[in-house]
Order: sequence, then structure tokens, then C-alpha cells
Amino acid sequence: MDQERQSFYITTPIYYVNAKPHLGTAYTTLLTDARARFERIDGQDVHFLTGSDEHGEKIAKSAAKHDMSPQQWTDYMVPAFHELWEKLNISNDDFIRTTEERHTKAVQYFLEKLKDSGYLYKSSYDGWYCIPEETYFTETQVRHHNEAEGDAEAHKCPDCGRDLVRVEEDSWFFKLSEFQDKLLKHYEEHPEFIQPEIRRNEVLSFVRGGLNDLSISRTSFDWGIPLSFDDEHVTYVWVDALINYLTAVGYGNPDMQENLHKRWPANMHVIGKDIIRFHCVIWPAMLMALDLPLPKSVFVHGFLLVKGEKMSKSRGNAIDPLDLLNIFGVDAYRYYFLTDVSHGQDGSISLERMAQVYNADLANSWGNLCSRALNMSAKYFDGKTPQLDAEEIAKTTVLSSKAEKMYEPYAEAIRKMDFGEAAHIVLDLIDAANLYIEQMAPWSLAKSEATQGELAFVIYNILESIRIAAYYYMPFMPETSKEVLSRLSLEPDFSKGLQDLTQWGQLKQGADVQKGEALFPRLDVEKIELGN
Ligand code: ME8
Repeated sequence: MDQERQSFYITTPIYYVNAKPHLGTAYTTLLTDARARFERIDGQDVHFLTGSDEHGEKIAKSAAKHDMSPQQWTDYMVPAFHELWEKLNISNDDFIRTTEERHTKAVQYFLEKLKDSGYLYKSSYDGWYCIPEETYFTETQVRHHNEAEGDAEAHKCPDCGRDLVRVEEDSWFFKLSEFQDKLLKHYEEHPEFIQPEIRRNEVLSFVRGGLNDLSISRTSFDWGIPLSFDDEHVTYVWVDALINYLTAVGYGNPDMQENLHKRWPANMHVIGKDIIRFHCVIWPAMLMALDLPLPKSVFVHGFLLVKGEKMSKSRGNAIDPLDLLNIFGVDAYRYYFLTDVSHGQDGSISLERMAQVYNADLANSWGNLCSRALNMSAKYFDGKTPQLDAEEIAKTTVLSSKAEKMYEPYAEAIRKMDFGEAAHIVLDLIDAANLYIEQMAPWSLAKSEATQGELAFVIYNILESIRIAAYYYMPFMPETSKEVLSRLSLEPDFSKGLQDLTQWGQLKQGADVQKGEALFPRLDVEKIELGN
């Protein structure tokens, strides 16, 4: 297995630190974590990156509002991200901050190369800018949007609806307009580059409409990375931010060339639908300009909605992830968001639904199966797992034949980032095991000496199904899976790959069984309240 380990480099967006992390940023990070965890247990050499986006006008303004320097402000905000990622059991290998020296160096190096390539020119920008989105808009884009909204005189952001500002300043431009054909060709030749399909179509039609050159430097404020060849200019925050994916694996650092070669191109950038143009148009064009390989894929998810509406403080529907973690615990939080939000689409979330999923899938199905099986094993086999001979283990049952068919569809669903589908496959085994208990009625078999062999067979099959489900649930609920395996005296062994780990017949025999506490005690939906 070890020789086949391949690099799997996966990233989240780097989040703006002008506000605390919220359900949305947590969702992207969770999706990325679950994929990283799957690849790790499947034997790949994973590098998982997240981080913080700390430059730009928006951060400078929110720092000023708090009477702090931008650096003080970002230093103050970043720990909230570390704290939430720790509580959500996020397994990132690195956390990049764009104010770090390694990043300044990489950005300056990248832009020098871009200038040498002939794709930069100096001019001046005169147009509209959305500070909250850190995005430029042309006169025509703004007019079309505001006419469509019924107020031709207005200057609202076509993306977020907030007021735009007029920007007139000297700027360096990137010749993005020259990349239209090359980009279209790439999308054509690599249909997997933008996932899912609906987002790919969105990008295709945007690029077919033509591309404008992009202003990549600002001169009207200074909170950014200075251009090494023109120090009146700081780098446009989006250009600075995108380069983080290269910085973190050693771009521009002579001591890290081997690592860069091993890790780049990234296997997947995971992002929300709001930043698709930056990742699927601007970023690949920047890389093409320097003849660098493009990331293999960008997975774009939809937005979380609360009761059908966008979450926001002003609507009063913002839910603090920490409150949910307090009520449900980390694994149930992870399970709900990974499985109940439709794949790639906007998804409505609610406390009621979260409690419903918790009770149905975790308390009644998975938790219940574990506690029944562990209790019976402890009770009927003197605190041990039953012992069977090889011939009996190899006998086909409804459970073993289900378990043997799980890996392919499960892995395929996860590679598509469809965690709902993957979890459904695991739940199917769990439901079958619960049904098997009812049908086999081990409590009746236990009553007679003559059926002891059959009892051992039945309990073995149930425990083996639990062992296998625990491995498959690991990307979703790592702590619970570890706990379940340890109650069966098993230590997760990641050197073999998931398919080998989940082959039928590897339960440790005659090993100690711990009954333990209920994994997911039932919640009384009526009594759940948010902390604020
Ligand atoms: O855009 N539902 O940072 P950001 C789901 N710094 N996901 C959501 C969401 C919601 N309601 N709201 C936000 C930036 N997100 C840049 C990125 S990358 C080189 C630079 C998630 O803090 C989603 O992943 O505004 C979205 O793309 C991201 O947060 C935006 O985070």
C-alpha cells in the first residue's frame, strides 16, 4: 500500500477575518475535512490547507472601526478560527495567514514572473468597486443590474446588493482578456475541472461572454502586499489571496521545490458558489500565464439558508456554530451538515431538522445498534467478542453481502463530494443489522445450550457490521468511530486502505468488549434551546 500512496492536496477558501467564522465557513471547512479524512483512511498522502485572508480594504476598514491597526485586528480575530476548527475536529495540516512572510515573498515572486511574462501593464482604473465583496464592476455591469432592479440611477453591487464605491486610481492590469479561448479549451478538455455540472455551465456561459482585463493593484490605501517593482502599489486582495494555495506548498521558496513538485497541482479547491469566478476564471488564467499546472478540480457548493433565507445578523437568523456544538456535540454536528444539505445546492437548515436527523439516524439507528450489540456480546460472551472458526466467518449472510458491496459506491459518492449519498450507504448496513437483530432474536437463542453456536454466529455478524460501519463513518464522525472500535478492542489501522479495512471477517475474536455509555442519547426536541 505504502508505495502507492499518492499526494492528495485539498484546500478550503481562506476566510476573511473581519468577522467570526459562521455556519457557512464551517460548512465548507467540514466538507473539505471529510474528504481529507476519507483520502487519508483510503491510504493517500493528504495535505489539507485552510487559512485566513487578511489584507484589503474591507479588513482595513473594520480594523479602523475597532481602533486597531489592521495587523492587530487580524491577530485578534484569527484565534476564533483556530478555536472553531479545533472544536469541529478539523484535521488541517497547515493554516496559512496572508500576512505571513512566506506569503509576502511568494506573492511578490509570482507577480514579478507575471510582469516578466508580458501579461501585466500599467494604466489607471476608473470604475466601481464593492468593498464587502472586494470586487470590481464595470459601468455596464452596474447599469444592467440596477436597471433590472428597477432603479437605473442606483449603484448597488450586482452580487450582494450593497452600495458600490467609485474608484479612480493608478493600477497594474493583468491581460485576462487574452485567456478566453485557452480557458474554454481547458473546460472542454477537463470536464471534471469545475464540479458539479451546473456550476461548470455557469462559468462556461460567463467566459463565453468575453473577459475584461483585471486590475491587480491598488494605490488608494496601503493594507496589502507591495509590488516589488512599483512600491506605491499594493496587490489587489484577491490576487494575493489566490496565490496562498501555492505559497503553502513552497512556491517561490528555493528550499521547498521538492515539496512544491510533490503537492502541486492541488487535487481540489473546495469553495462556495459566491467565489466561483475567482477560482474558475481568474486563478486558472493567472496560472496559465506562468505555465503552471492548473488545479485538478474545483468543487463548488451551494449556500446554507436558514428557513429558506440567507443567514445574516440583520435578519436575526444567524446561528452560532458553538451553540449547535453545545447542544449536539461535534460528531452529530458534522453528520448533520455533511449529510442533510443537498449535494452542491443551496440547503435549508434548521434546529428542528437537525434534532430529527439526530434522533433518527444517530440515536435510533447507529447508537442503538451499537448499544444493543455491545450489551449482548458482553452479556452472552462474558464481556468478550464471540469466537468462530474461519468457515463460519466466511458464510454469506445478508450483512456480509451488503458490506462487501459498499466500497465502490461509497468511494464514488465521496469523490463526487456527495456525503449524503455516502452516508446513506452506511446507514443501509446499519438498518439491515438492526433488522437482523429483530429477525434472529439472539435473546431467544441465548436461552438454550443447543443454539449457543448460532448465537455466536449472529453476534459476530452484528459486531462485524458495526466494525465496518465505524470505518465508513470515520470521515463523518471520527471520534465516535474511534470510540466504537476501541470498545471492540480495535485500534484504527490506516496503512491498509479503506477497502482492505472493511473486508468482512476482521473482528478481533475473544477480545474485550466495553458496553460504555450511550453514544447518542435521544434528544427531547421540545427542550432544545439556543444559547442566545
Ligand atoms: O470570499 N453557506 O472569504 P469569505 C455556505 N477571502 N457557505 C458559505 C456561506 C453560506 N451561507 N457564507 C460563506 C472570501 N460561506 C475570500 C476567499 S480564497 C482564495 C479567498 C463560505 O470569508 C463559502 O465557502 O467571504 C464561501 O465561498 C466562503 O465562505 C467565503 O468566505
